[in-house]
Amino acid sequence: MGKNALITGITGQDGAYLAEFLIKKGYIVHGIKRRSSLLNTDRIDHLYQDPHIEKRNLILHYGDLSDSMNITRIIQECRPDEIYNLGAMSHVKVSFDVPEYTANTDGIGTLRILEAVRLLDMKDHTRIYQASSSELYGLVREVPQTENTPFYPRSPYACAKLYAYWITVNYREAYGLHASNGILFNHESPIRGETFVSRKITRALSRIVLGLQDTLYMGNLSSKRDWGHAKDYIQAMYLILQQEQPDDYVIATGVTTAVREFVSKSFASLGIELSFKGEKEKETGKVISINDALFTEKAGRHYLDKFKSRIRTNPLVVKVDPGYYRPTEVDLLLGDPTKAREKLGWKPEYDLDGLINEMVDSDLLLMKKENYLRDGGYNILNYFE
Ligand code: NDP
Ligand code: GDR
Repeated sequence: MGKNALITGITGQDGAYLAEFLIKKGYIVHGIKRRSSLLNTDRIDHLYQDPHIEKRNLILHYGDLSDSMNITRIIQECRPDEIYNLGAMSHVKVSFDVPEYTANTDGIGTLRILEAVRLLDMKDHTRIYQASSSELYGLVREVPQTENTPFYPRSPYACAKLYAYWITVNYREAYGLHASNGILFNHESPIRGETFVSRKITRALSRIVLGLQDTLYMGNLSSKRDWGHAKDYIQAMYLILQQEQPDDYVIATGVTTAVREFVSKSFASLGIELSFKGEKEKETGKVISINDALFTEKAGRHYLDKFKSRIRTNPLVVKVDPGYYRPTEVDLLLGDPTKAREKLGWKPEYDLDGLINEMVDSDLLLMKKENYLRDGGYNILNYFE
């Protein structure tokens, strides 16, 4: 018989990719979704099955990581072989606005899962994956960061994840739970939340090229991240739980890139060359050349002349808005995935250019849809977050 998995955060980026991956492997996947006033299952709608079908491989339960009785009941009912705890208030900047909620969900939420497995006497049946984060390294103590690098969290999000990391280790050591941390560095995809920097850039670029937006307003352009593709990273989560012994692993590409360069590379993928000038909030990114052939191949000839004429009057497509700065920033993340490579046999398939190309292509398509709607007389809105 196939295995049972429970995914918290199944409606998020990683949860959606992981659910699809596990279903393909023959798992029955249970997922926790939150009640919301509008449907929030867009990312997994292609996996959704009518609840009236008898043998389903995707089953959703209403729940919330802040509700221990609910979490315990769901675990009791579906008796998962594997729990992937991906649910979290995952936006670092927003965690400064909702610190207590973040601590409750991202920190104590993890405790609720561990404690449920212990109380239900399921520790020999259920393996637990905890979604830990490179944000734990914060003000980094060494470069690159390994499993042994000391932590120095720099946000309420990272502080909550620090608790979750250590309580996972503690339950493993104290009670013998098969509980592991994946310390994942930033990973993105076409279904990344729209307010994380990568997706914000690829969406805005697509809108600028199609004439739906003039300027991309950014926060700190100098911070550096080790970016990978979510499709590669969810495979590491799975491999971590297939190990006989629970353990903690850094999952990263081993390459770090400045946010500014992510912007440049994204524009360059459509044949648009940018030049950055100025410092801090005075910094701007200006279009200095356009490769007509590449632009036409990617975006379509239809948009080229109009884009050129807009650029003639407003070539400054990137500006800084200090409103996006964080009270405390994480300046540099670079992971060393040696342990994951050697012990799990994990290696990412995507590089940054491959990731950016996929995201830009996907957002261009999405924004073209918006453009058709606008041309058809519909009102198109944008959220500048
Ligand atoms: P997303 O923000 O895309 O998804 C978060 C998920 O958690 C959503 O399904 C969300 O539900 C759910 N959620 C939020 N609050 C609660 C709650 N109180 N109870 C139950 N579920 C809740 O995150 P990602 O998919 O990008 O990340 C997955 C996990 O990995 C997170 O824990 C994140 O902190 C961590 N992580 C992510 C990294 C990355 O680069 N992506 C790197 C390292 C760690 P809803 O859809 O209703 O909002
Ligand atoms: P991060 O991701 O904070 O690393 O957390 P995010 O994409 O939000 O920021 C990355 C870097 O870009 C800088 N930045 C901006 N960020 C956003 N969101 N919006 C902007 O306009 C902007 N301008 C510059 C940020 O300051 C930062 O330095 C992500 C989340 O997925 C976490 O849940 C996860 O744990 C970590 O990655 C690893």
